[in-house]
Amino acid sequence: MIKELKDKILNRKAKVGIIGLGYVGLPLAVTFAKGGFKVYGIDIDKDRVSRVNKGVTYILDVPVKDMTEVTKSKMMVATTDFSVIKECDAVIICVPTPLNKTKEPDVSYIVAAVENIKRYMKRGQIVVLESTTYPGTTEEVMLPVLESEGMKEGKDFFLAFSPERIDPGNDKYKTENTPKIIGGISAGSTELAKALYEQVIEKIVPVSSAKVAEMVKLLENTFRIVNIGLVNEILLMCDKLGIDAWEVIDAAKTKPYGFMPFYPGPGVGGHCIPVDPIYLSWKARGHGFEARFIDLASHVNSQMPHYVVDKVIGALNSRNKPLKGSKVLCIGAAYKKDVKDLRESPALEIIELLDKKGAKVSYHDPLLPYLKWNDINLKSVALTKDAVKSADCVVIITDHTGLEYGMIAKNARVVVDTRNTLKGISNRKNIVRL
Ligand code: SAJ
Repeated sequence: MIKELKDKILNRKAKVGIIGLGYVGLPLAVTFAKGGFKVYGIDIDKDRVSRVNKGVTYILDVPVKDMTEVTKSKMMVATTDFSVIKECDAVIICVPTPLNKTKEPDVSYIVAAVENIKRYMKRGQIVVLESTTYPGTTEEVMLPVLESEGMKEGKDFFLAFSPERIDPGNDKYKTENTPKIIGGISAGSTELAKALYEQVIEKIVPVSSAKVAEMVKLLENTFRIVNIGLVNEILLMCDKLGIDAWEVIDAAKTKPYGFMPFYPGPGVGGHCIPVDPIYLSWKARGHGFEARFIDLASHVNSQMPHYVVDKVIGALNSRNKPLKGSKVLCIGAAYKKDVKDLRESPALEIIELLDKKGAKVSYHDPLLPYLKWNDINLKSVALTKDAVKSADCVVIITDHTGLEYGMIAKNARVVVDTRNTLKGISNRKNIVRL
């Protein structure tokens, strides 16, 4: 069985099904299709499916030319029909793993995907989970479902975990040149998953189990949330001590070893960094272990939107302006620069806090024309000199590349800069840095 599937993979006859055509699944589907594999992209969103089949990309990191190439050649077709799984030799799951209302892991999308696979699976397939999740999900949640009809993992089908490593907006590291971790339930699964991915990805890193692979990803993202939390706390300390934290970080990063710069900000967005480590702390708690670094970092990071609003209030007060009734123009709403993704964006909380305190809030984001969130319903305004001049306070929340920051610094009555975007022009009295 292993040899049969491996041969299909090596001569690129293997058909690849990808469940979930989001910021992970679509680039992966295009990568496999460009690599010569027939790809079935499966998504529950009809609109997404029809856009893919028309060669329209909705992910900034997937260029139009790639989409056109793989859809024109029919190497990649998208569908809402899970029965195409019957045609596939490999099925890769790239669905969301959010938190539910009580801030606990919600693996319902994984369960739905694996139930659909069970309905249509055939002997000899390999199933790979890419969605970031707690250690044990592949073995404890997916394996029982796939074996429930009597097939045996490692003999009749194969199952592995391979975490996605996508950095939206990163021009240097794409799917194909980012090393890929692979961990199978059985050794045969690791071997087959390695054979599959190494057809289209330059470096494969096999590990001894699916659990290890799941934990690798969580260490990566926990490393980030804890270090971002640390540097946000350093900022708060420096504020009390009257020290410029940004200067401190720039100087510290001259250390050629043993230091990696992270930067303070308005909060931590995206649906990975603020979410994934909570999957780990939840699992650890279930085993009687309190992951205090994660919980503390999450707490510090969640305070940052409030800290930004306090800075806005301070900036207005020093100009004898109450926040209530003041016009505040927010620059950037996406969770980080040069992406058009609002998920968990701190900008949403900042705008909501300002609005609730009576400010007249507007925003400009070249990548996000509308903001609809809770009671917020705003349209992005043009970033003109008048818009800047007429605001009582401008807040730079997301430092998208290419905006007219010089014009803002020159014309704003006061600007709160949460990303040190104006560091080159910090000699002006109207600039307040976090
Ligand atoms: N942030 C800071 N200070 C920093 C770095 C980030 O405040 O020094 C904020 C960002 O503004 C953003 C959030 O944290 O709101 C997350 O930033 P991020 O750069 O980690 O971006 P993501 O979530 O899009 O992508 C990350 C990947 N990023 C990097 O490795 C640089 C990577 O960790 C994962 O591949 C990806 O999450 C994922 O899907 O898990």
